[in-house]
Amino acid sequence: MARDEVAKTDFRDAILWHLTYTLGKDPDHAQVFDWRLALSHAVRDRIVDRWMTSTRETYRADAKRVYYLSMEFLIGRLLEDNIVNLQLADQAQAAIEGFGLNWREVLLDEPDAALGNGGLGRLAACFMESLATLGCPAYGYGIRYEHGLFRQSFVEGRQHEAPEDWLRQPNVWEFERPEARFTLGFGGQVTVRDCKTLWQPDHFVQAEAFDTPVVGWQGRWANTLRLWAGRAVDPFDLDRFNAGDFAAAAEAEALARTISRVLYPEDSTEKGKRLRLTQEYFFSAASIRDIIRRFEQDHTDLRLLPQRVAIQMNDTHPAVAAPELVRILHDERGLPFDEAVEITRGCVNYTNHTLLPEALESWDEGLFGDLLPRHLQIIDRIDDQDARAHPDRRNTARGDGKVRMGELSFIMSHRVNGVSALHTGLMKTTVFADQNRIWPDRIVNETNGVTPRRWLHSCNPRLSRLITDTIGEGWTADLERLAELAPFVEDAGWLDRFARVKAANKADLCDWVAREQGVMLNPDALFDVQIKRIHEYKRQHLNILEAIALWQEMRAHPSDDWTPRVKIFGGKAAPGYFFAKDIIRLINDVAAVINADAATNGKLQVLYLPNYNVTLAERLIPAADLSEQISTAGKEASGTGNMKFALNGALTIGTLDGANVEIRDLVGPENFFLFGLTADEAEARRTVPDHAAHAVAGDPRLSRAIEAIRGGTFSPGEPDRYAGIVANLTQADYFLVASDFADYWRAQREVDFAYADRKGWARMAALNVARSGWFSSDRTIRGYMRDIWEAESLLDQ
Ligand code: 26M
Repeated sequence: MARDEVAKTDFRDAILWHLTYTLGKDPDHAQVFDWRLALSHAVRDRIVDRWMTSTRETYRADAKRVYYLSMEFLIGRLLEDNIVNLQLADQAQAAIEGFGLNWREVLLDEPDAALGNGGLGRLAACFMESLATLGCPAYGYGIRYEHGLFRQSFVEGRQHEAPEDWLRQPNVWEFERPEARFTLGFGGQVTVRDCKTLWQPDHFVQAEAFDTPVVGWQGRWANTLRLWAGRAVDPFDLDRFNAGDFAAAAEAEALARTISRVLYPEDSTEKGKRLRLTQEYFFSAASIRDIIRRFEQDHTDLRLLPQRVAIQMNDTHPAVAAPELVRILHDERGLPFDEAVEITRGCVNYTNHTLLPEALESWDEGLFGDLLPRHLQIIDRIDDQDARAHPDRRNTARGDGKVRMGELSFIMSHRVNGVSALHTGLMKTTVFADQNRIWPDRIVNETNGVTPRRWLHSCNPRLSRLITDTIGEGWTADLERLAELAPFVEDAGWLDRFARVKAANKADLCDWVAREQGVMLNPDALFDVQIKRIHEYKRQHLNILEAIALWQEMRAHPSDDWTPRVKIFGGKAAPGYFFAKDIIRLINDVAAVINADAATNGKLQVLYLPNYNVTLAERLIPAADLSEQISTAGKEASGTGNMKFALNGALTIGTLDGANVEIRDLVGPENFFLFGLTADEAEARRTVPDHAAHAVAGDPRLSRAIEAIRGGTFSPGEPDRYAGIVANLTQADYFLVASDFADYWRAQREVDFAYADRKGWARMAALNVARSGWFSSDRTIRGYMRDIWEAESLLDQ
C-alpha cells in the first residue's frame, strides 16, 4: 500500500498496518510499547502531507524565514501533542481502546525528550509550537543529544544522577537526513595569502541533520525542528584496523559522536569547558551553512540576506553564529568586511535570559583562539571598530583575556530582547546600560508565554471541557477569549463545577502519588507546589523554612484551626552545585520528620517528587492550589511555570519578580498573594551591614526553625549536616531569605485564611484562569514577528 493511501485509511487499520509491516509484530503478541510505536507511525503519516505542503508554500511565497537557534529544546512527549493538534484524539483513543488497551498508558509509554535544563529549553519548545500554529515559516536548530538531562533519584534523601537514555527506543518523530551534512573545522591556523585570509583548521567533524516536524494547532501548518548529530568525516580507519589496532580504528567516530553525546546539566552557572564551546560552534556553524544553502537555492545576492532571513539566538549559547556568518561572507564569499558585519547584524537577534553574573558566558581567549582562531580575529576587529566609533564605550566583548558572549551578542544583533517587562528594564539599567546608551532602540521586551495547547488543553482535560462548555470552542488558538469566563464567577453553580474540576484533578494526583510513592495525601488539604530547578535565587529553602516554622507552630498550638496543607517540591540540581544539593537533602530530611509526626498528621505533609520533568509538570500543575514563585526580586528573568499555574487555576504566592509582576497586574492584586522586598529594596538591603543576622534575631519563628536545623532535628546524630546552609542564612544571605521570611509567613497565613473560604478561593482561582489569556506563547511570537523579525504568517487568518 502506498503512503498516501495509508494516510487515508481508517485509523484502526493504519495502526494495525504499521504494527504488522513497519514493526513486524503479530497483534496477538504486541506489547504496549509496540502499540505505541504503531500508533505513532499512524499519526506521523498524517503529519507528513501537511509538513510538505507547508514547506512547499514557504518556498513558493519566498517569504522571510525565521531561524530559532537554541542549545536546548525541552519538548517532552510528542505523541499527544501531535494527536491533539491534528484533532485525532477521539479517533485514536477509540482505536486504541478497541484493541483492549489503556489510552493513558499508551501515551505515557513514550519517553520524555529532555533536551533541555529548564525554562530556556521549554520556552524554545513552546515557541516552536506557536510558530507552527501561527503559520510563521520557521526552523528550529539545535543539537540531537543522545542523552538528555540526567534522571534524578533520591538515595537517603540525596540527589543521585543517572544517565538518561531516550534514544534507546526508536524515535518515530525524527527523519534522518544523511544527505544533509556539513563538514566543520576546528583549531589549526589562519594564514593570509594575496590579501585573503584563510582559516586552515586541523581537525574536522561532520554535522548530520535529523528533522522532526512540528505541527501547529489543527494541523494547518508544520515547521521543521532540525537537530544536528556529530559524525566522523571518515568513520572507520581501515589501515589501523588491518594493523590490528581495533579501538584506534573507530576512534575518529567516537570523538565526533562525543560532541552530541550529552546535554550539559548546568543551568545558571557557567563552566568554561572546551567541549561546551565545541558544541556551541558545531551546531551554530552547521545551522548557518544550512541557512545560506537554503537562501542560495533561489537568490544570488547575499546582500539581500537580512530581507529574507531572521536568526534568533536563544541566549548567548549560539553567539558564535554571528562571527561565523561574517567569516563566510567575507573570507569565503569575498564581501568587504564591514559589509559582511552589516549584513550579519541585519539578520541576527539575541534573547537574554538572565542577569546573574555567574551565568553570563565568557571564554578564556586561549581556549577560544585554540579552537576558533579565525573567529577570535573577527571578534577583535568588530570590537575594535566599535570601540573606536564609540570612545566612551566601557563594556566590550574583549578584554581581561576573555571573550564575553553577552557583549558579543549585543554588538552583533539587530534587536536584543528581555523576557519580561521587569527583566528588560533591568537589562537597560544594569548589564547592558552602557550599550543601551549608545544603541537606545536595540533592546526590546517580549514577555514569555506558554503554549495553551499543551499547558491547558492537553494537560487539563477537565478544565478544558468546562471552558468549552462555557464559552465554546476557539479559545485554544485565541487564548484571550478566556476573558469571557469572567462573568461566570458570579454564578454559584458554575463556580461549583469549576471547584469540582480542581478537586478531581487533585484526586487523580493522590491516586498517582499513592501508586508511585506509596504516600497517602489528604485530598482536602491545600496543594502548595514549587517545581523548578533548584537554585538559591529561587529560594526553595525559604519554602522549607516556612514548612518547619509551620510545623513547629502547629505542634505548639494543636487546637488552633489550621488549614491543612500538602507541600510538594520537584526539581533537579546541577550535579556540581553543592549548595543546591544540600537544599534537596534538607527538604527530604524535613519531609521524613514531619510526615512521621502523629501530632500534625493530616494537617501538614511534605513531598519531594523525584525526577521532575515535563510529564510530571503536566500532572502537578492542574492539581495545584498554590503556585510558589518566591525568587529574590530582580533575579528571575521571567518564569514560565508561574504562567502555567495561573492558567490552570492556581493562585500565586510570589515576589515582584520577572513575569510575576505582569501576572499580578492582569489577574488583579486581590487575586495574588504578594510578599517580599522589591528589586530596588533588595539591592539596598544587601548594603545594610549584618542584614541576615538582624533579620534572624528579629523573627522568633525564623530563629526557631533555623535552631531546629542547627540542632539536628532533621539530621539526628549529625547536627552539622546543614552547617553550610545555616551559616549562609545567618551570615551572608545574598538572596535575602531571612529578610523576606516574616513577610512570606504573613502572606502564607493569608493564604490559609483565604483557602478556608472555599467559594471565595474558587472565585479567585477562576479569575486567574479568565485573566491569564495574555500569557499564550502565540502572543509572544506575534511580538517577535512584529518587533524583531518583521516576518509574516503564511496562513490566511
Ligand atoms: C550555560 C553554560 C554551560 C552549560 C549550560 C548553560 C546554561 C543552560 C541553560 C545556562 C542557562 C540555562 O538556562 C537558563 C534558563 O533556563 N533561564 C530561564 O529562562 C526562562 C525562559 O526565558 C525564564 O523564564 C527564567 O526566568 C530563566 O531563569
